[in-house]
Amino acid sequence: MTEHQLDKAKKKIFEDAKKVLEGNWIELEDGKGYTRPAEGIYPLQWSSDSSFAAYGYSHYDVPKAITELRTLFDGQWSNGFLPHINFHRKVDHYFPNEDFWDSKNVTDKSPRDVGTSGITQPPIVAMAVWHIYKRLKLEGEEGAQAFLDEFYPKLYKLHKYFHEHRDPENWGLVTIYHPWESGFDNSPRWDDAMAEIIPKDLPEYERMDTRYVDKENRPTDDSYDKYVYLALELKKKNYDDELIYRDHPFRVKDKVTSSILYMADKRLKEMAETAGYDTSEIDRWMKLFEENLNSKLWNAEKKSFYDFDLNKNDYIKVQTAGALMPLTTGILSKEQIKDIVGHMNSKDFCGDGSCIIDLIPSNSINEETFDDDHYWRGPIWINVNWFMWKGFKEYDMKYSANSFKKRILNLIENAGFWEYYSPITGKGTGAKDFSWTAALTIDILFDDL
Ligand code: 2M8
Repeated sequence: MTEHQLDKAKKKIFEDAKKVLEGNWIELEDGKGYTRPAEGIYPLQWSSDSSFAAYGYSHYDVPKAITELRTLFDGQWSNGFLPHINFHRKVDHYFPNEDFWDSKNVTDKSPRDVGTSGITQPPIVAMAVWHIYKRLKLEGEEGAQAFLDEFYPKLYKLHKYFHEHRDPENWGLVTIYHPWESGFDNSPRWDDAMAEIIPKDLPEYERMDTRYVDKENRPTDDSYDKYVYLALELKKKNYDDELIYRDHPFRVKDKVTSSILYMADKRLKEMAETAGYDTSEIDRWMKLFEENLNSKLWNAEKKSFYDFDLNKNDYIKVQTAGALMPLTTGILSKEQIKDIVGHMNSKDFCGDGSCIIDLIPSNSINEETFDDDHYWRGPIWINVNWFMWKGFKEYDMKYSANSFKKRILNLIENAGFWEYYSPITGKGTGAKDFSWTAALTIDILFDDL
């Protein structure tokens, strides 16, 4: 679809979404630049957010999408690790800041010219690269191939990092060391694993997030102490995966990051095939995931996916939107798809018409922890629902995909581009003019590749 084929209402949504992205664009030197997630609270370059932004730009400004990802990979470490934040510029209103992570002094693997964090995020970026490649291909073979030649080696290194350093058990599933690595930062999924952590030797620090968003909607001070403590533990071990794995207080197999890595591996494989590279290693990674997703994380009785706490050697049984995310992989059986759709259509996930907004909330409304406007503990996030839309497309389930599309666009048209929305009141909350909400809306509007 092209811009001219959008009807009047959709064109208006597109124009508004573009304004959000343009307002959040940060121009750097040397032709680089990135999209901050939002003004104030999120001023830096986040890995997931950047990949989502690139999806948005790919529909109307491909060079900008490429610049976004080029700037993102400026933060990649020599072992392939892609940090969750790049500090391309000095800001005094975000914590944990560049000095806190101190990547340039703590490890020789990190880049010398840009400070980064020491944790990662789900590797959505290969999905974005493949999407941009397909757009470029419409314009001509040469540019598309040059683009892949530039990005494939970086992506391959990143995926190899995940498979070789974040899966010591060889399950084909990703181990995370910090709730922030999941992107579902404050989710009740992490409550049990976090409960027994006792922060020691914490420095004095000042939270900045609560300057911009109502404190009630953000993580508690107690949670923040634990976030800071976990980050310091990682730093103490020089961000060295082998040392960290031995005795880190938070080690969890995350079904969401694992599912996203699988989706991204699929795209990496398509890139390798296009370029004529050997795919046997990627095939092996994918096979391992296919063999273990169900045997390790599927609970047949509850018909749901769990995370696995490696420290407790036990499942994390809470029902959140994370339980639905493996749908995106495209490899679930017909029976499992029915089970997941059953959850979606139940009261748990507002599928019975009992909420004002009929999109997937981040937490089941029947969980004790549900809170409709508390960050990752109840609100609707557009990225989660975008993944559901994509998931249905993977199975060619057009009716369900279209239904998500309509409901997402409806919400945006009525409420604008917020970080998240209460399923109970329909109100947008968190950060206003939030980039990934705008970018993924654009992707849904065009719905072509
Ligand atoms: C949120 O996380 C950051 C920490 O990384 C924060 O609260 O300061 C999460 O929603 C995360 O998924 C997202 O990438 C980030 C920026 O939008 O904000």
